[in-house]
Amino acid sequence: MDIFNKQRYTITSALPYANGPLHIGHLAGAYIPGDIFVRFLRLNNKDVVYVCGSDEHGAAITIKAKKEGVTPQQIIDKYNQQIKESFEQFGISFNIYHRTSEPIHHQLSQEFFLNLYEKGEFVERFSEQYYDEEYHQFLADRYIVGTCPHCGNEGAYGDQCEKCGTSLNPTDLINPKSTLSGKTPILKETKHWYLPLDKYQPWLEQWLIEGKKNVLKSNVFGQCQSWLKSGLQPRSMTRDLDWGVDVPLAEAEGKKLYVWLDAPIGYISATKQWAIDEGKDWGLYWKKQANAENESTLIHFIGKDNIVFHCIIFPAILHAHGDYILPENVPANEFLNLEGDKLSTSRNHAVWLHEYLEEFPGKQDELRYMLTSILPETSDSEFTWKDFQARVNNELVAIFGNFVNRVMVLSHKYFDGKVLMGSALTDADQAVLNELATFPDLIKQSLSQYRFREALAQFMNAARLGNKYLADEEPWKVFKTDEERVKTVLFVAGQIVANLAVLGQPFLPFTSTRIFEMLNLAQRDWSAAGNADLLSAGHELGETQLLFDKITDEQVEFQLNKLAQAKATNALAAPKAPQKANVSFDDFVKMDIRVGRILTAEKIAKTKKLLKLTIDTGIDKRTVVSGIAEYFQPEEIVGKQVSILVNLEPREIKGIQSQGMILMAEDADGRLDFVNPTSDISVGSGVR
Ligand code: B3M
Ligand code: ZN
Repeated sequence: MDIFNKQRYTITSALPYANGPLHIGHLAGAYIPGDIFVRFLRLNNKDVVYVCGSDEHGAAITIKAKKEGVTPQQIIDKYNQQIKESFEQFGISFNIYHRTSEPIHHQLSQEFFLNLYEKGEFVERFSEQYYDEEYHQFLADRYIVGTCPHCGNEGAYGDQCEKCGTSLNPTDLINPKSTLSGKTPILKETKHWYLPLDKYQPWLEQWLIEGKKNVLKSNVFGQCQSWLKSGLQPRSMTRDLDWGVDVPLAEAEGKKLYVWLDAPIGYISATKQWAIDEGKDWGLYWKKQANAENESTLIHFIGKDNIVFHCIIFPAILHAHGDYILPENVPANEFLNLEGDKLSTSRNHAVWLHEYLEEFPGKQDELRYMLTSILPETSDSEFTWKDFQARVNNELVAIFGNFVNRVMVLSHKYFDGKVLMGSALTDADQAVLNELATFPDLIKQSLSQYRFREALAQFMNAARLGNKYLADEEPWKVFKTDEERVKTVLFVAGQIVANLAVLGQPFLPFTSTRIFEMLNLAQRDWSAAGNADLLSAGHELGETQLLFDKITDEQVEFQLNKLAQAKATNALAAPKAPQKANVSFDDFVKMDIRVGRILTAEKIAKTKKLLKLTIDTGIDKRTVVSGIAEYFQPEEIVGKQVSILVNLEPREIKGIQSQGMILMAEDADGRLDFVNPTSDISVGSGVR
């Protein structure tokens, strides 16, 4: 299906938890792609509603409130306001930014629950759930941490392991601990209402696996496939919590709806509110229609940690309800990293949008450009400040901005800002205009496949075309001898500028608006793109404005320092493990630790963490398997001296006999480094 053939679209971007400010990872995950897509649809005069809002329920909110010592209401009010402003400032063009704490949302969520309840869709179960005896509270989802049974991550939550992405139930966790008291919880009986995902499995296999094999992006499809392969389990849609939407049943007093039941319904309630405000019919955007042609096309923009909820759980809910359309696509992005490390709110390793806006006022499009260039569309990607500087200076300033500026300045200098047609178009002019006409379709093609990076690159190619045209024609030289020719060159160049204003609208909306202003031209829709007559002869241009300026080395330094400071503060604040029980000197000297040297290192196939090392211990050369592959490349550690415990019982790991253990230092984030001599001491030396 050609995604742009439809008339009506319902586009959503994930509802951010109102428990903290937004950073660049949020923008790159769900909002920049959603906004580009929506702007493109609107430029093509489609009937679009783009909805979002704050997710104000769930343990994400209550845990934050507890941490800050305020009420959940204070938390959501504070962050909802801040988040909403950041989105506005960056031009994320929602039709409505709503809140799940609004009564209209509570009501619709309860209606959904009752609809499924009355149809007998839920399975009622008494089960033993974890309970914190000190806090007299059941422990849902994020209130409980433990070791992930799939990947061994020790910080997995009761509902999901963020390391491997697996969705979990609290009782799956190994060695569970309450996040309230830090103690091991007890099991206590409680009643809950489960969505029988196992029952919908055959339908999901049909709809998702067979139906969307060639529709979903491969990173999304792969995740769905592996969930279905491992077999879906019933999932509780209610929780023992005191914050959220009340379960609308008398016998469920004190229970709330599961946040992942109510949050996606937030897309619908937001649309409802928008329809009330605008005098529209919300059902057109969400409900099945008698004539399927009239149905809206639903697309969810999200980050990869939300795939299971948007591809499996929410569709199952919509399917069970029966009146609603299902998503056409869920173009989820992977994660964005920052300066070689995961973005992290708790470690303050982030570029916060509200801080960026203060430090780079008026440079929203620069960040939009940067993030679009590096969107983690198919795999994780990386933001660095050096790269930001390079892209702004070498691309936006040197190519795009420079081209537009030269056309404006020369037109004012030679012809008083008038667009004039001089001598007839040459073959070279015609070739450039022909090429210009190809860009709208190239961009559309890329966008239709959710390839935003590629679409932006096409846009920049159009700017390059203009830049090269001016460099080739050199109107500043020709003017002395052939004024008529210069009129034509600037006429052609002016058409390219006008096209850049049209084509740039989805990506760089603020810049496009300014170019339209400079050109003294009304904004034009996509049908204008590719045309060579956007500026007519005799048209008067407006004043020249500078579009972009350079990012300085000082600005980059400042940002890098800020990140380094956060890291230092964080290291000081990190909780240190308490001292272990004493050991005797005799016990200590039983350990034979020596200085060794790494002779060879290679990755062990099908593992993420393991390297196979050969170590010269001074007494022999032996094989050691070491879990350091995530931090060290084999080639960079060969030749390094290490400390090795040589008399550790040999162990078989992945079929390899490991004879000893390399000593490593590990910080609170799990980062590893070698414990090695600072000078080259002879191999085999004892360590005591
Ligand atoms: N608030 C989770 C998140 O921010 C969640 C998204 C809801 S989308 C319906 O990752
Ligand atoms: Zn895991």
